[in-house]
Amino acid sequence: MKKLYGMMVTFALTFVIAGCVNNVDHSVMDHNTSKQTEQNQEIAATVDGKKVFNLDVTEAHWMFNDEIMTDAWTYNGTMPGEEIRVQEGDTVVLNVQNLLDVPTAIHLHGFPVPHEMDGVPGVTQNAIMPGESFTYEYEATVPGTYWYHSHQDGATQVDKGLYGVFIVEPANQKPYDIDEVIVIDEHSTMDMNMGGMDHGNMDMGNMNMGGMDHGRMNGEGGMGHAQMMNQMYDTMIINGKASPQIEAMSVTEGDKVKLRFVNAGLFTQVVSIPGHSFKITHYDGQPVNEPEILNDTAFRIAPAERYEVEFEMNNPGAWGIQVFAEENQERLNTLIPIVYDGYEEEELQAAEAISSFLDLTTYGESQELELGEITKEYDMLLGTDDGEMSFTINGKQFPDHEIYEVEEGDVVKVTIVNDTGVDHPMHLHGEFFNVVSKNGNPIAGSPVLKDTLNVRPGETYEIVFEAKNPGNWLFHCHEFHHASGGMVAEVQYQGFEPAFTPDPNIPNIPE
Ligand SMILES: [Cu+2]
Repeated sequence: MKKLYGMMVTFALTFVIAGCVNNVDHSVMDHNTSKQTEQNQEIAATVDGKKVFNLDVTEAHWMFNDEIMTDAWTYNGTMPGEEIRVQEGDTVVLNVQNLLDVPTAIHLHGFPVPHEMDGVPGVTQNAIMPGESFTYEYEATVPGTYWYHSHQDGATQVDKGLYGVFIVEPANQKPYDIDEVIVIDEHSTMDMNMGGMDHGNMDMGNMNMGGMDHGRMNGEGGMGHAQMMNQMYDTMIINGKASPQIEAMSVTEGDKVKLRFVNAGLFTQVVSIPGHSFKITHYDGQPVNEPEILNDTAFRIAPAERYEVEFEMNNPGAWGIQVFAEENQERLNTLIPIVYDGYEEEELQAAEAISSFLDLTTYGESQELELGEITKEYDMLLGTDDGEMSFTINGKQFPDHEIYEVEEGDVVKVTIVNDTGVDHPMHLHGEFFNVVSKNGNPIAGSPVLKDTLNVRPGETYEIVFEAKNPGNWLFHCHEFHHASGGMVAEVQYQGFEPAFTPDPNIPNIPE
């Protein structure tokens, strides 16, 4: 059966079931009620020396601004979910209770967890069924900015709000006057409330297309994936809010600021910081070696990537950090206000036209890597057979997917080539990887250690990782529709046996 990603089927179904999409149970929590406040106060506790967080997965009415509301799926009633901030060396416990009427699971993105804590239904655990709970426990050994999100039917669940930020502060954390997270997402006001339906595995041939022209759906001269995305998503969301309710940062001249940008959405975004020079100190939570000061330079942040930025507030005014989707600039484009004491938010200054983009291959100072001798080499060809309606890795589609076999101790090189017309932010679970070359040119700047690498159309990258965390680890595109459209591979350690048995009665949807 040909797999279609959820977005397209959702779009098509609009015409079929428009009459029944409002039958959602609205007996849910409003995020403004005092009940919610009480609950949030119970989130963090220290028990037997462990930092314990309780995350209830609930439906909630969510106001992006005064006009745009959605029936969101949330952690503890908020979007993004509660920020989890711990210190290096902490033991972290997440008690997850599923109060939705569909199964779910939590993946801690980028953080190297033991296999049974990776939160991938059908690969590392059975999905958490409605009414049930699961406890995740991690050792916070590697400082950085990470995020947590559902890995069950991500195209639906993360899109509906199941994401939050996870920060491990280093033991020697520098002091900042402001240390804030900026989570970027986007929303479609064509909200279909299709929660729980398995869009990913529908056979288009069985569907009543409600008069829609099939020719437009096959990507040949019609509406391909990118166009459909641009039609649907029309609202930028920053920290759960849309303009004009995006929260302003109030600053004082001289403040030292650290901003942690996280892309929890589906579009590659461009970020442009006006009026101030800045440094990019971390990629995906991992330090950049000797980062230079940047002026008038924008950076791209693809789905699931994180960038940490530092600067000093030395240019009083009311500024707007611009964030926009390059491919959909007209509709997905917003400003995050930074307002100095004595200035008003009303007139924000944005950056002038963008003159240059951050280049990961030359930024920062180079440093010798001790990678060891390569013991396994693999290819990862990112493709599409049908004009970007579904996606492949080496011609294969999940669940009949490419398996990369490794043994503990292997040094594995993977050559990734994007033979499609759209970005693919490729995420490896379980290990960080070093990016060693781009389009045949070795990395000339700081080492680039990442968990998610955006491979743009026509690009080739070589990455190297050391196999030191036994398990079966997904290696997939983090544009969830591409993943549900087949773009998932897996790294498997020879002889590894997962600690759980897949339950055939549980609908595990890992992609
Ligand atoms: Cu992709």
